[in-house]
Amino acid sequence: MLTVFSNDQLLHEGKSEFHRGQLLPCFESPKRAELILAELQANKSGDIIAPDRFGLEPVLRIHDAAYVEFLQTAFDRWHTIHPDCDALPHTWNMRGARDILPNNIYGQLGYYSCDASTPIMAHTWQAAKASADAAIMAQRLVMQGHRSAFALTRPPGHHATSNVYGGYCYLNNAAIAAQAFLDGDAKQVAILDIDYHHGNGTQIIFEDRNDVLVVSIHANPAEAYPYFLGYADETGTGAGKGYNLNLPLPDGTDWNSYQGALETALAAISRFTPDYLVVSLGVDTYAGDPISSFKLSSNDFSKLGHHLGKADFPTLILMEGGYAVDNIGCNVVKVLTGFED
Ligand code: SP5
Ligand code: ZN
Repeated sequence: MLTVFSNDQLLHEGKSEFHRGQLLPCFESPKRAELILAELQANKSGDIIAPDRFGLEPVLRIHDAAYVEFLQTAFDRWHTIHPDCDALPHTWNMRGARDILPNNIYGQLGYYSCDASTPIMAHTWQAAKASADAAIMAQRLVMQGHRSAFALTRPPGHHATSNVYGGYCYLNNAAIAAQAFLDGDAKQVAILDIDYHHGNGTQIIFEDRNDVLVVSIHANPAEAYPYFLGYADETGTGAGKGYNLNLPLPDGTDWNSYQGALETALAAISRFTPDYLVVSLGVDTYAGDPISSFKLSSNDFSKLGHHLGKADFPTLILMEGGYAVDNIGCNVVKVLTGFED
């Protein structure tokens, strides 16, 4: 399978994230992408190409202009006050308070974010934009007739909404790609999110629409990040009623129970008859993942890929999470190879 990746995506390198009362080295590191690339090359998985630069237009189909401008300028504003560290928020809105954008940089960081594990550093915008460009490039290739393509999107995207970053995500690459299909020749697009964490950003972006079916298999949010969305009773709103499907699974889920959820998800997607399928792939469902609790083995990722391929849609696969750096490359290659088998 063809892979799209830009070296600019390596430029985002957060120093630390706030994790259980401590500042720890970021789990979401450039090393993740380097190890996936190395394993793709070692397995002769297909050509790796750099994306074109697509400008802001496809990004602004999903994200608010003021949010994009904030991402482009936040670090410089922070850096004049704090030359030695990344920007992290520490104060958020509260229920009942006003939806108002303060002027102050600390206030704005809180306004535009949902957690303190997602730093903004000097090159965050450049890397996030390059990651979105990789998604758009792969989207173009699939629309032009490739049966599938892989966008090695890092930093990831599925926790970002139109105007909130968090969960290591700044621009919602899957949403941008799905919208790009619709702005091309598609009438309907399905997104299947198989990251360990619920794709809250993707759900919020599309929950009131019926042209994008969003299906997510993830850890029960009552117990796992992002906590405040991803429950089974969220089926879409307004015109989007019936076009959101959440399949939360308990701690310790292994392939035996995962496979049933995957079949349910793919059956719902087949009934929707999408023109294209976008897969938000996270390999943080792996047993060895440092921040997750599912128990998939490396071989299970081959089976997972095979199920995705058998579904037989023109498919864009893009990268979300996966933090067991020793195995991340192997697990991604198994999904892509399984897809083609
Ligand atoms: C794209 C993506 O996978 N983002 C995930 C963001 C998760 N950030 C918060 C992690 C909380 C980790 N909980 C630790 C559980 C240790 N067993
Ligand atoms: Zn995840």
